[in-house]
Amino acid sequence: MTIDLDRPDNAPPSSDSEQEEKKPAPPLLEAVFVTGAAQWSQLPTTGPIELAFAGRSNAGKSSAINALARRSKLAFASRTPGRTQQINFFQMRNGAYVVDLPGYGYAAVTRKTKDVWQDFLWRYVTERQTLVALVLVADIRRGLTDLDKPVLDAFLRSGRPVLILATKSDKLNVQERRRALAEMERSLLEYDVEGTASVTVVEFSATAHRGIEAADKVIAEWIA
Ligand SMILES: Nc1nc2c(ncn2[C@@H]2O[C@H](COP(=O)(O)OP(=O)(O)OP(=O)(O)O)[C@@H](O)[C@H]2O)c(=O)[nH]1
Ligand SMILES: [Mg+2]
Repeated sequence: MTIDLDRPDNAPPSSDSEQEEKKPAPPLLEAVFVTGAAQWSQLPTTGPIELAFAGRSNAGKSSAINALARRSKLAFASRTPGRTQQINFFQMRNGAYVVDLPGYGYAAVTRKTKDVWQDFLWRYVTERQTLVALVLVADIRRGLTDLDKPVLDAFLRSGRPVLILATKSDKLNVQERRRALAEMERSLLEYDVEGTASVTVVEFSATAHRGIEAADKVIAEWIA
């Protein structure tokens, strides 16, 4: 397994205007909503490859999708946790799907609803054949939690790549961000996964527009 930490703070400033002109368009630019699924039978038939945004409830998945699409309301983001209540499919320019998953760990639903729902999510993440890569959105202040770890573990063991967006980094100062990223890196080293799986960590903020181009680059490579 390879671990790649991309810290925007350490990146050299890009001021070369010629380089700016050659930048490819962001992969999620012009993405459009296709359909939503609340149960397995409603999932679109497998065809195009998919990449999914997973993470705890309220972590910032829908906001990250909006930021990467350079749109304010493509995916529905909200202050109310548990807002995304179905698996939403968007289609990128090149035909691949971006999938906005409901968060896990949302406390205010009954145990039974939670179990049924978590089973659906788990099945989607582990069994969906066209799912080629995962974006794991984690609040940088909480790091990788016990709810994220099984998803990350299952995914990496299957040999598929993961991009971790350490989001809401606007809530921390530089020093706190460094500490949080170092801690995240330490917990990633616990994964003793052999083979080709790779995990990239990007310090991210949807509100402060941080880490967006670094995330674009990883996603563009996945769908190339
Ligand atoms: N400060 C800050 N707030 C953010 C950021 N990203 C998301 N938020 C806020 O966090 C809350 C949840 O954002 P969502 O994008 O709806 O989170 P989600 O993971 O899609 O939530 P569920 O669909 O309910 O699981 C909203 O109030 C957002 O405005 C960020 O980078 N910085
Ligand atoms: Mg959401």
